Amino acid sequence: MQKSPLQIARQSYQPKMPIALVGKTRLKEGDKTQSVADQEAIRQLFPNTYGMPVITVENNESKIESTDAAPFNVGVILSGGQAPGGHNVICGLFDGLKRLNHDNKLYGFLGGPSGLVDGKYKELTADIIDEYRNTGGFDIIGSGRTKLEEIEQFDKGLEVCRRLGIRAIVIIGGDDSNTNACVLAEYYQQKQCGIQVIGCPKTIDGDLKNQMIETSFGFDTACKVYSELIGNIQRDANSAKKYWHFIRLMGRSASHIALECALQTHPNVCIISEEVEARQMSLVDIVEQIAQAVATRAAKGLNFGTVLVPEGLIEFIPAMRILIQELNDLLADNGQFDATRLTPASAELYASLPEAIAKQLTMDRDPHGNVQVSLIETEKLLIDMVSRRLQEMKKAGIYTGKFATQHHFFGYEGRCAVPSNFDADYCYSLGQTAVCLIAGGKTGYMAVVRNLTRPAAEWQAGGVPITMMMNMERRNGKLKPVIQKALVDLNGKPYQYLVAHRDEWIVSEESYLYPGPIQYYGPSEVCDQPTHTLRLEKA
Ligand code: FBP
Repeated sequence: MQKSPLQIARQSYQPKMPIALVGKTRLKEGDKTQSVADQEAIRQLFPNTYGMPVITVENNESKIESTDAAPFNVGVILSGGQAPGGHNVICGLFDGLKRLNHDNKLYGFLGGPSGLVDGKYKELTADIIDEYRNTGGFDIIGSGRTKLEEIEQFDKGLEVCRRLGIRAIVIIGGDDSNTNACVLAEYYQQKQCGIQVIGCPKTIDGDLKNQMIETSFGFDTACKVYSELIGNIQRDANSAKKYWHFIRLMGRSASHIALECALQTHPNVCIISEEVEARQMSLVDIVEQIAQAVATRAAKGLNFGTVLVPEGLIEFIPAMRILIQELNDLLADNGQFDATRLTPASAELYASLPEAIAKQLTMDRDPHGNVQVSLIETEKLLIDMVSRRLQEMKKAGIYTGKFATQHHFFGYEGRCAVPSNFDADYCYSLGQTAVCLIAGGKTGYMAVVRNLTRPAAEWQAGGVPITMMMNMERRNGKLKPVIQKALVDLNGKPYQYLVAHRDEWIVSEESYLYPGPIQYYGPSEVCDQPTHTLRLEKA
């Protein structure tokens, strides 16, 4: 197979690891835990996995080398959207298992969680693993969004695991997939069938984070890729001086990606959905904010600029949120959409939307009941509305510029990029940590690696009970236990940095930053460092 110079170089990259994971390890248990909210409800739903302690992996040089431990097999699942570094979690798992006992085997379930249920798998051997070291994508075994929630699925999975001699399943996924991991762990624990389930925090969206998880893997690389593209667009805008570029960025509900990209590139405008909600802004208010920025620049002769739009924006506009909730319930009810069943206020709003957007809002939900925000073209809606508002301002004599636009949506461009050194190292350590948790007999835990703004040698590995991160939320019209999503913290330093600088970014002619591509080799200063978000949060 032909390989690019980058592919060849990345194959020989050796991920950096925390000292605690090098050599022999032991698990240290901390205090018992509670869920972040709705403790009683979560305890009742997870009687066997609730309240377990947080775990730290420590060096244990006194331990006898564990190669004589009985061999065991592990199954791994990649779940949900791709995120750079997933292959390295699997490589870390493989190397960790082989270090424990050369006869340990790793099976990959194909095409996501459905691979477990349908018994579709492949054994991941050294030859296969070596081909995927430090590469982007999930193509080693594929991914999928099947939701594991039915007892029948769990029992089928159990049968498959028994057949393959699998003692533990590792689910690499986002908040929803890790919620499922916990439900599965609880069921297998209740049945005493000896199968452990461990989760790993994946998602480019950056919303799987909390006091125990500093960042999800993939966020770092994806933001660096989008920032490179935004920087290139800004250079183009500054050269041609004729377009306003509206750039929608993936990230589902939370605006972490938009915020991080703003910190890396200094666009003229960056909308933050969480702020829109907190300030109870309407669509008209958002349009006014952008139109004012366009007019301010036009007054200086600058008829060009950049606007970053988080893909989940529409769900955070209060009236829209109510409309979407009603639509979710109606669609969950019988899968049919009937506009006459909306409340009067929602019906009025629905009728006022451009036809394309209204249609996009009623499209199928994903298997977890989420609106597929990546399919809603908010950037086009905003261009249309801002353009109309500017015409009104022109008539009123308060705007005299030109407003030519381009629209972009960045998402898939970054999800399978070659992982940065940070993500490559972080993911490899997550895989190794998962092995430590399995070897220690743990289930219902998520593997975590912390202290990430320090050099990798000082990172801390451990496990967090998944129930600790849960609360009850309404999904598909019903209250369900789910891992609480982390939205942008409006009191946090990353957002405060944006607020402190954004007025200057509207007018300045020299504020754009051009991060350029990730430097995988050669001077690797930026590639090694984590995101601005994480560095500001930990400063
Ligand atoms: P996960 O939550 O599964 O990590 O997905 C991330 C994501 O890239 C979102 O940012 C985006 O809204 C969604 O996946 C797109 O889904 P799909 O891959 O099904 O088009």
